[in-house]
Amino acid sequence: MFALFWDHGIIRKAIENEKIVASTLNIRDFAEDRHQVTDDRPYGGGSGMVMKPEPLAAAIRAAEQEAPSAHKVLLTPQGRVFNQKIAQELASCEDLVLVCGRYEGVDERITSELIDDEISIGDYVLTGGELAAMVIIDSVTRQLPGTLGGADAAEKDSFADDLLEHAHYTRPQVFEGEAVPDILLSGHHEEIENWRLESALMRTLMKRADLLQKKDLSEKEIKILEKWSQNIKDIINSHHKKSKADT
Ligand code: 4FV
Repeated sequence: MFALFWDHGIIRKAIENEKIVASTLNIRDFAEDRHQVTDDRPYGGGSGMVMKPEPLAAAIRAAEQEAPSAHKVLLTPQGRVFNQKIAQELASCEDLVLVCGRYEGVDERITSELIDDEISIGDYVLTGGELAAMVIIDSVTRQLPGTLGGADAAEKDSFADDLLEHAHYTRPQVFEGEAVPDILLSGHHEEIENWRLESALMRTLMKRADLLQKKDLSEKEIKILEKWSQNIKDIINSHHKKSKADT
């Protein structure tokens, strides 16, 4: 699964430009028995299989050989739920070892003895941790300076300042009868920045008001929200006036 992942897009360029050095260790290669078994039945009975501690511990220790100061993460639904802030945190780590489970999960002694951090990419169950590891590698790699086109591209990310991104437009100027907002064609950079801030605030208010609840709003953002709330109050007041007039 990773062979293809390493060989595409931003990730491949980051490897070519040595922004990241990436490798995979196959846990089965660390199983010493003839059939290289990496899973077994759960103690206490029940369905499914559990990943055996021995091959997994050997694989993690081999990874530590390559990266002694690595931050060791187990991908699991038990983990703290991944977000942009954790992506920025992991991007400041020297090295990362991402442990991808399969079956019902890994023997608990691996987590207690060898894992620094448990991370989940969301409250749903996958067949393996690999896709979760790829999500983390992708979002962390693009945080690294110079991996994205524009120098400041990552700073302008969604969630970078707890706001969803503003609306984006490109050519053609009119698509199926819908035109690009004139302000974006005006060349007035400050006005364009104001429009983009209002667009980001409105989209966040409409789609993820929870983000605004926990955000430290700037003076400028407060002013915009106050303007909107005043507009809404005016609409409600004029409505009440009208309905009174009608009665
Ligand atoms: C998962 C998640 C996840 C659990 C059992 C793999 C599966 C199987 N990992 N975020 N959600 N893992 O569902 O990270 O071994």
